[in-house]
Amino acid sequence: MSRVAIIGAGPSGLAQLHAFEQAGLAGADVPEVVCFEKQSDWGGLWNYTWRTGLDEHGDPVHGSMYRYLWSNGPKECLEFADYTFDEHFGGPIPSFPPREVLYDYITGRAKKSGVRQYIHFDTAVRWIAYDEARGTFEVTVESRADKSTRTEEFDWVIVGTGHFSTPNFPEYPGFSTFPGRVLHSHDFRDAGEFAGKDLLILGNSYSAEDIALQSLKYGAESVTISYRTSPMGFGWPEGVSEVPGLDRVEGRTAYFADGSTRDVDAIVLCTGYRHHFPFIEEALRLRTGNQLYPEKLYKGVVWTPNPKLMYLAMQDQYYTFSMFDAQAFYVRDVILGRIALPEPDAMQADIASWRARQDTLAGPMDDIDFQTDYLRDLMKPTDYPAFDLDLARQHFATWEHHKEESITGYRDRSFASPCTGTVAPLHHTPWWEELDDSLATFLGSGRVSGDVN
Ligand code: FAD
Ligand code: NA7
Repeated sequence: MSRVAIIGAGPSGLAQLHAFEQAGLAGADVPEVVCFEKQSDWGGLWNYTWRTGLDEHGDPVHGSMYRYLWSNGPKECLEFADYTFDEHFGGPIPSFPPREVLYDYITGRAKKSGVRQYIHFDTAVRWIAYDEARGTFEVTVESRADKSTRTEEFDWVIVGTGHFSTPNFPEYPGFSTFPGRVLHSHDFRDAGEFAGKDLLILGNSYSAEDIALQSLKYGAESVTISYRTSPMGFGWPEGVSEVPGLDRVEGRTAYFADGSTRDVDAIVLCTGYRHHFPFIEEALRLRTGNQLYPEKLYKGVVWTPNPKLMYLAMQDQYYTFSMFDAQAFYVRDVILGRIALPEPDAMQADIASWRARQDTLAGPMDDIDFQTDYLRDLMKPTDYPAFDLDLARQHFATWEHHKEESITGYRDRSFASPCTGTVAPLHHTPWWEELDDSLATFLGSGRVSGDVN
């Protein structure tokens, strides 16, 4: 029997385990599947940790999520087609849940499909190499509790280790003498830390936008966002402003490209992340920036130089959980022999045509259409349940529009499920006024999660 290694039990690794489990339940002859997860529990980034820097075993902390993180897109755009929000929570819930609620949802499906039995927790993959002679991978893992290592042989390897954990950490003149904290968004945890402070944020993407807003929400005196290329341009609430690129810091004074200055108490670098796979030998290692169609990945998942190696969720992400599912079902069907991969030249031509289109994308709506078409293409050959992808695409367009209308109010909107048609109710408290992000408060008093233990 062939053996499959899945690295990581975050949303994408769990999607892969689920996909194999579904095939097994339907009677398919499924290979032996082993998942290695370096943390002590599943959920990946959604498994919140207070830790920063190094973890309890001396490895870099994986978690980049912070307290008070609420979904930044409508949940209807990430819904599992085969495990709906209605099924999990036993009824409709609002469109923008906080982190704990989405964690409950992801892990709820994993519990239902019983995949925990395949996961080796506290087990870090330290090295993956390909043995040409044997035609198999050697995967060296470390059991972090007792530091013992072992090497196992696998026919297929699926990497689902995420790409939002290793910070891109630029330096500007004056950082080393700045009297306050300089941190990356990877290490941001509790916005309350900046209450009463003047904050400088670098970046113009999701982290910059969200950390700026929630810092103000939890009491920051002011937030200045410095962009390198272009401003986000939202109608910011009083207290938030955007300025051009940072030139330098002298003492606590920040100097910007337009000659303006601000005195600040702390600096948060929302400057993105790096794809980082120190545990994969060079010939197998994906090298890419945060983009919609990375090089060398056929259908966004198959590593063309060695198509027995797969990468999940390595794209810049509008779609998330539903895209990981589509990828996982595709990868599973390649491994089960249900999908035959074309010759290397044909794979390369297919990648090239997607990447040529990627070069023409002119903004978020083009990006969304691109990723929607990618999902459609990926889902065609598998039995992943169909859902209304056109509606999901429309939701993203509406969501972008809502953000333009009100950056503090876009989470107070409701969407219809592309899987069930259920229309989400509005949350009982406007997001801007809701300081409690617990599952109990979100679901309303007396309501409990529909978790199916
Ligand atoms: P991850 O969630 O990163 O999980 C990877 C897993 O691999 C981890 O459990 C890790 O411990 C494990 N691992 C890593 N290296 C090894 C190793 N060597 N050996 C063994 N195990 C290993 N998405 C949304 O849909 N909505 C949001 O609101 C949203 N907010 C976000 C906010 C932040 C701050 C960030 C950083 C991301 C956000 N995302 C959001 C996107 C996020 O990328 C996905 O939702 C999702 O977590 C990706 O899943 P993944 O399994 O690919 O990666
Ligand atoms: P992103 O979306 O990859 O964005 C990275 C940002 O970092 C982007 O705005 C870049 O601006 C900016 N950047 C990079 N280097 C610099 C320097 N040197 N100075 C100023 N700005 C810089 O990462 P995020 O963390 O926002 O989002 C990642 C995920 O987390 C996402 O999926 C969300 O759901 C949550 P540029 O345009 O290149 O000038």
